[in-house]
Amino acid sequence: MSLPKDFLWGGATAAHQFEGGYLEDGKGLCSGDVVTSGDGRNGIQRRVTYTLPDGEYGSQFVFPYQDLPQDTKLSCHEDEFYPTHEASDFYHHYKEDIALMAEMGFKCYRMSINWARILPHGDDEIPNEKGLEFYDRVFDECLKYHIEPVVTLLHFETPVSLINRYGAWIDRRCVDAFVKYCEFVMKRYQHKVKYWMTFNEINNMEILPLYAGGLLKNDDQSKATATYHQFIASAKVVKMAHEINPEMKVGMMIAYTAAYALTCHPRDELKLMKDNQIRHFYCDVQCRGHYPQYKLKEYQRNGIHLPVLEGDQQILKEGTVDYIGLSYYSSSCVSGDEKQETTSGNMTTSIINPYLKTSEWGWLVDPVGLRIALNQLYERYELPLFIVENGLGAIDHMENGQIHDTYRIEYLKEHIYEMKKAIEEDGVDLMGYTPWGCIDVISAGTGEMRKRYGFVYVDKDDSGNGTMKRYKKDSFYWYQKVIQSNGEEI
Ligand code: P53
Repeated sequence: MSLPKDFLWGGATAAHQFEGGYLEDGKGLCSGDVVTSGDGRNGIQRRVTYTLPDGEYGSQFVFPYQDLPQDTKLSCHEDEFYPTHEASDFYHHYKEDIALMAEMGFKCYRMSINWARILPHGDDEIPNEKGLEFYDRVFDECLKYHIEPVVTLLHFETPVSLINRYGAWIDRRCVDAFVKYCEFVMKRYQHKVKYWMTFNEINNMEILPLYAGGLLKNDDQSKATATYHQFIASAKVVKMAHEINPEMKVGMMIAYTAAYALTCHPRDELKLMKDNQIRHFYCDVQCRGHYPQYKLKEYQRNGIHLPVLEGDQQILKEGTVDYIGLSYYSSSCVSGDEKQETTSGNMTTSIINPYLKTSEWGWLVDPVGLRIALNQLYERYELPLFIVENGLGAIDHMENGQIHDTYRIEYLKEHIYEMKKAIEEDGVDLMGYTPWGCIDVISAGTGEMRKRYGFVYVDKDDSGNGTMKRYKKDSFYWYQKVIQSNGEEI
């Protein structure tokens, strides 16, 4: 048994974590541009910076998030360091970087378009031609090497202007703006890009409402409203894409995890059921085209109202997605007993699982969990799946231009092994695999550079110093072989 011949091996990045050039060629600010650096080791959280009505600057943690003061405008402050402004400078290194991807044998490259590069204010009447040309150059470069671009339309990059003018996704006007932006890029790139995804990790609205929805508030009503608007926007975009070009496939994207009950105590199993519902809710709506009963009941209980307009039900029904993109980094463990010791994860804090190791950032490492996750999603929705993020954030040491990242190879090898089992033994329909941060990017969670995922090292440190030179790590050559053998040699 072997993997399908057209299996999409590749790697993934996001515009604001990779491109830099944050105001270049007419780009506007996006939410990712107003977040400072943090420190994952010392628990220093990233902050979002803003200006108060009286002109004073302020800042506040992105996680845990609180409502920002009234009439706040997000803005950059000259005394702060914003790691994404330069990031890995893909904006100027794209030729070299795509050549490196081609050398590894990539069949696809998952990236995002930065909305504010196309529409600097988010809802401009006329798109910024220079921004459009940049992505033309990127896609052309990919296609030159037969690398299929896989494009996320929104990856934590809501234009700041939309946030400041009307609170972004809390307002229905954001739906119209997003659909218009998607129309511009889908019409423009329809012959270059076949695979699209609407919202990166749409379930991040739960814990990172600034990233996911450009929200200035953290209350349940605001998040339910913003999520509702993203569902409507996603559904409209799926339908529109098929009208523009029936060849185009549009997926949703979820931060997924395998979750376990700590014990067989029914109290723990019930907690697990609820925990799974929190995640599946996002897939249920986008794959089935309507809200599930458990969520409607929860809203009713908590006095939450959805901003439903006439025709919305039809929109959701007609705009179900073509596939499910997921990120998978770790599993989590839940218990109905609150007194358990926890470790940090990428979505929630999890109870420590005595059977698993953790990464340097405390994330539980669980390759078998990936097989379980794939099976859970496939059984439930019977839609093609696409692992669009997976990987190990770790500190790399360079000696004489070499990086011996055996720990990363080990992590990826074990995950690929389980992924193959899911395909070959369990019959999961998997489109491809794009490990996260294939060339080092800025960490979304901490803003650090030293939390690296790449096969290619970018010479830059947490304070922004470095030559930006690219170096191939040991994992580069390893992954090249994996792709060459279509996963036979891992
Ligand atoms: P980093 C939080 C929660 C879930 C997923 O994460 C997250 C985050 C941000 O940490 O991010 C996803 O960089 C995301 C990427 C991100 C990647 O996971 O914190 O889609 O933008 O970089 C890894 O190690």
